[in-house]
Amino acid sequence: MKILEMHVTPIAISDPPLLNAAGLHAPYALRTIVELVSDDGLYGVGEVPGGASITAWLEQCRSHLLGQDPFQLNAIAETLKTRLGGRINPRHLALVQSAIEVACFDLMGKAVNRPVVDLLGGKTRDQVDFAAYLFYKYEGVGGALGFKTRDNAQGWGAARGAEALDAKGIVDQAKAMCEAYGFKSLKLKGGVFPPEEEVEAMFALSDAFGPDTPLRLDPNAIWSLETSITWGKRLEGVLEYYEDPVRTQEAMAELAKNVSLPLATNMCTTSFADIPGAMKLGSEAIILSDHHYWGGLRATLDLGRICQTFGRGLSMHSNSHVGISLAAMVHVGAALPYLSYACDTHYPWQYEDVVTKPLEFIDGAIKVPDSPGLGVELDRDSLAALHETYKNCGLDERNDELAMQVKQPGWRFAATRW
Ligand code: GKR
Ligand code: MG
Repeated sequence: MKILEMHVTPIAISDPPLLNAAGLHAPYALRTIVELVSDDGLYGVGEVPGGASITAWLEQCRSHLLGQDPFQLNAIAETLKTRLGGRINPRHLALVQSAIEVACFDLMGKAVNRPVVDLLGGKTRDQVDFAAYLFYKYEGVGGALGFKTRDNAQGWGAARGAEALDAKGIVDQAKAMCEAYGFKSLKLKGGVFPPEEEVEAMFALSDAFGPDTPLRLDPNAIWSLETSITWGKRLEGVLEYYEDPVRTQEAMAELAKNVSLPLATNMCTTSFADIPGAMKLGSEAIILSDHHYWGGLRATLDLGRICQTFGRGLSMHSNSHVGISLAAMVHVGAALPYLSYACDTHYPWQYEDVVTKPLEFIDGAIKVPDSPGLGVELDRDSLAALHETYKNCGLDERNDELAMQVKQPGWRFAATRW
């Protein structure tokens, strides 16, 4: 089997005005879709966080991939590392490797008529649990509708557009999202309002959903160590885990000594190069893996083994994404022998996709598909339309600070705000 064609398509999907420590989600989120076509007429797809630079790096891979056998993942990874390694930064290299590896896995699965999970060692669970990902937000659904809510939206669709800027708004959002998707764990993206308001929202969620519902708060490292200790103590017994309240492994390690709460990260330990420091310092109890940033599905299994060896928990981080990433997360999540928590996903916030039949959440989980490859098919009309949106949307990289300045002129990101 040989790779005959490689197509790299940047897309822009409508994204609601969700708030975070870095600012605001722009009306569009960027993703890049990779399609590899083989000499036997099959195709495989991969998806990564998008934008002009990652798209350009992926374009540069084409000449190194054509003619390669998609089953030879080690050779492909080595070729890309050698050819791009000296020029590309490690973060971009991991994204490139991930997009191509996932597309190769999709191709391989289709070639041997088996789901990707079987190429990763087979299922250790039939379904992967996800958490409701709650955001403070302005009113609106993003995209061409900007800050306006879609007129005919009902149920979760209406809640997705509704403003949620206080504890009650967050509880309403959580109820609507859980009713639509059946999620059983809740994560609030914090770092937006003063800590007391966000902690109040966590208490409100705990009151509304009961003490047995796992809760997480993620201020994206915008709190000082002192603030994180003060509010962390208040949240003991309330949170399942406390996600990245402070920046750096050192600060997380110090925090861990002062609060009785498991700490989780997708910010201070984000690559294999960070693992020695994490283990030496004890910066977190749980690593939030992300196959896009850690270099692919096999790398995620490697990370799982490291977490298991060192007694760290493992879960999954996400960014705004479409159905290819969701499928990849489900396959690797089902293959991981040790996945201790419900995974993050932004997927409910999106209403556009490039796959014909996205995988479905039932009772907060997605069943790993049995069909060949990732189990999703490209919707070529949607892909073309979302590519047009990319060309016309005026964005070529994510910049939440700039998006926030549209709502609050002069707003600036601060590495530590409270
Ligand atoms: O979508 O606003 C967002 C999140 O803040 C995202 O960018 C983070 O990468 O979800 C992420 C996280 O857990 O830090
Ligand atoms: Mg996080």
